[in-house]
Amino acid sequence: MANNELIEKAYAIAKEQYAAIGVDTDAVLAKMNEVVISLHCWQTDDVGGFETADAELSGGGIQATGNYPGKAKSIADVRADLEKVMSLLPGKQRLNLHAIYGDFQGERVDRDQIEVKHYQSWIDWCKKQGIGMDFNASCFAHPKADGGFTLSSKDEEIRKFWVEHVARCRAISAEVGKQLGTPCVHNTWIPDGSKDTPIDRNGYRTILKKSLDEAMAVKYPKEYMKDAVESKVFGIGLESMTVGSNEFYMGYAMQNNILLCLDNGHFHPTEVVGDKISSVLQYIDGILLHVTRPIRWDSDHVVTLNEDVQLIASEIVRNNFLNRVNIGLDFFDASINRIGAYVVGTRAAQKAFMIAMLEPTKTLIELEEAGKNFERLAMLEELKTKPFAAVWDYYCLQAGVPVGIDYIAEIQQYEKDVLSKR
Ligand code: RNT
Ligand code: ZN
Repeated sequence: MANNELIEKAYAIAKEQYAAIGVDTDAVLAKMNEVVISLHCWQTDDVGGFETADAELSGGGIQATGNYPGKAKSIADVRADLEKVMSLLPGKQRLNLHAIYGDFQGERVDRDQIEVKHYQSWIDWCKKQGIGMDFNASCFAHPKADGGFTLSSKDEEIRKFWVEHVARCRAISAEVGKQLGTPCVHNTWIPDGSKDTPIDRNGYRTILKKSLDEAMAVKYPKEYMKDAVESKVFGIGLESMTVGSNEFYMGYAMQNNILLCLDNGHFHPTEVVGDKISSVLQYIDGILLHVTRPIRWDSDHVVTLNEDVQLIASEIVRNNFLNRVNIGLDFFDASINRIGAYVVGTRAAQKAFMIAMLEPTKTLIELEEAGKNFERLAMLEELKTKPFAAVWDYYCLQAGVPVGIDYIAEIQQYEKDVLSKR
């Protein structure tokens, strides 16, 4: 078990070291409260949802791999798991729910039939937890998505079905935000695309634009809900074209001033999302992030503290963009303890933000503007080995959550007591 006195001592020393370079660690601890991460419900059960008893992720080129025991089998399981996760995380979180996780009470409710009542118990749960809630249309894992096209389908019946689904999800989101008193971000991602070289790229994109216009025809107050659209470069089985490409949605978001969702697994491997933030925020009010870890492709590995995530966090903090950025996570690893996946991944994202805040940005900009590029490089290198961990540990201690590796034992215990019995 971590030794509190040691943690406090280490923090005091770290505080002095950071003060020497002009960084106020107490202010950083306070500012960390502004980093609110939306916990994606779908890591609990490998994106299955509860439309049917044995629902499984299929279609759309997203894949959860692995069959580690203990996956959530009911809404009660998901809630218990998320409560456990939140008890192991410092700071505040939100819930990010997919439509397929509705509380359908054994009834078969198709996606074009969902209503607020199917999500009321989730809203109530969030209220009880004192957290906000975000929402997502589920345009995959459905017979009407099997043809490879949903909102961009040339089959009018299929297209209308998905337009209705998204429209309903937006209405539900508005009600969520109204009841919880914090805007609900509604994200639209569709898998639509083509395995082999298509001819009518333009035709599908024209249809998608029309469908989005129809699904978003009803406008809701921004205090209740905000729309986001998420692009992708390719999906498994959809390698040659994605209808909702980056250019497509960037244009759509800018034209309609809605949020652009940037998922850092959805770009070519050498592109970095951190570099995109200050570009798109010149033109739109805000963005949604899907923080993830792509390994060779959009593999949705658990987030770790890597350079990719660090640049995202640094760009947000350096430019005071926290109030314009909604932070969501998007990973689903079925090969390890799923609670552990959440805690490691969320803590990694939080750490990236804290490291970003522990930077003497003003000094670095001064060096940059003076053309002192060796000095800038040296400072950046030195910052990497400053006693960040002492500040992080103290943050966890203050928040009353396990410090350092102590959460591992707690998760092992939960696995023994709860997960292994499922
Ligand atoms: C898929 C997108 C999308 C999904 C979730 C489940 O490639 O990233 O965000 O992962 O909506
Ligand atoms: Zn995503």
